[in-house]
Amino acid sequence: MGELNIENHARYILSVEKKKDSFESVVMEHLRLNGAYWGLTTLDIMGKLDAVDQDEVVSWVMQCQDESGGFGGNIGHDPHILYTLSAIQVLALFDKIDVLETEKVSNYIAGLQNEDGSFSGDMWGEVDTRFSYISLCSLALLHRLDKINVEAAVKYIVSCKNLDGGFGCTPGAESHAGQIFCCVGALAITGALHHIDKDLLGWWLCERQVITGGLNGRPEKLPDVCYSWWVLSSLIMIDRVHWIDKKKLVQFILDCQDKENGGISDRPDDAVDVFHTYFGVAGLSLLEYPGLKPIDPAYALPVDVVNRIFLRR
Ligand code: GRG
Repeated sequence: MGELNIENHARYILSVEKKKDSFESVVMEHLRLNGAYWGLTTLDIMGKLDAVDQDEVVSWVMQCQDESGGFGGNIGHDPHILYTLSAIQVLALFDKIDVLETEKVSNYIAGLQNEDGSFSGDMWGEVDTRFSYISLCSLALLHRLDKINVEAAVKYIVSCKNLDGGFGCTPGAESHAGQIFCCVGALAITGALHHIDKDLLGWWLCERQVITGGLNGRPEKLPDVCYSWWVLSSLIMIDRVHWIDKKKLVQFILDCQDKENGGISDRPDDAVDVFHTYFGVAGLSLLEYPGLKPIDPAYALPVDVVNRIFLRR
């Protein structure tokens, strides 16, 4: 079995940030804050966060904040809850959450909760269980869950549960591994995992493993390295991770590496990007691959970062 090429992956991530006019940088322009979270968390899990100028990053993150309290994907962009969580997570990596005006950020998030407990992503109103997870995760990291109606938030998530044990983006929507991560993560954060039929959901999730060892996001779809995060973290949270072949999944992720130039792709021999590099390395961390820091399956941050936030109180 090949090995994880930590040095090359770290060099690749740092190079994407420097080459501002490269294809990858340009297409990520509108979601640079998400990209910063993916890249920096990968570096931290690999023990390479020191290679980054943290003051520069923190100052840039704060420039992405809008007067509403929410964050945009880049400086001057409209705020959205998707980037607000990434901002909090990046600051958490550097132990800098205290630079935030907690009241302002948590008011922005709380203002997006709807009457039925669901959350909109921004002022335009799209509703999705991704936004429920993001709100609960963000407010938990800020110790401000008291700002919202948690009971209604949980009730809405449970209303998105399907007969196959999975969850979709709204009530009645098809089960999808990405949404399952969001719903299971949100229920884990709020101490409400008892709403899940663990055997039924565990069965659906472990059936996502295909013959090559990789995982797909729903039946009949191709495997993709990112599901090593969405599926595996969910299986861990419901205590059914032993239902998949871990060794074959490790092999699949390692086969998706660009061994020469660094980075990880969705499937072997495809082009690499920061998103798949993060979810590949994070998946390997969940699989306890040697030399990587453990990552928390609900908060999607290194365990030491999560402990620093919750044990300090
Ligand atoms: C902090 C880790 C973290 C997440 C924040 C944004 C978010 C919360 C979660 C996104 C969950 C999600 C929906 C992931 C799926 C991403 C993906 C690969 C979508 C592609 O879906 P399809 O249907 O692809 O186009 P398939 O794989 O089904 O062909």
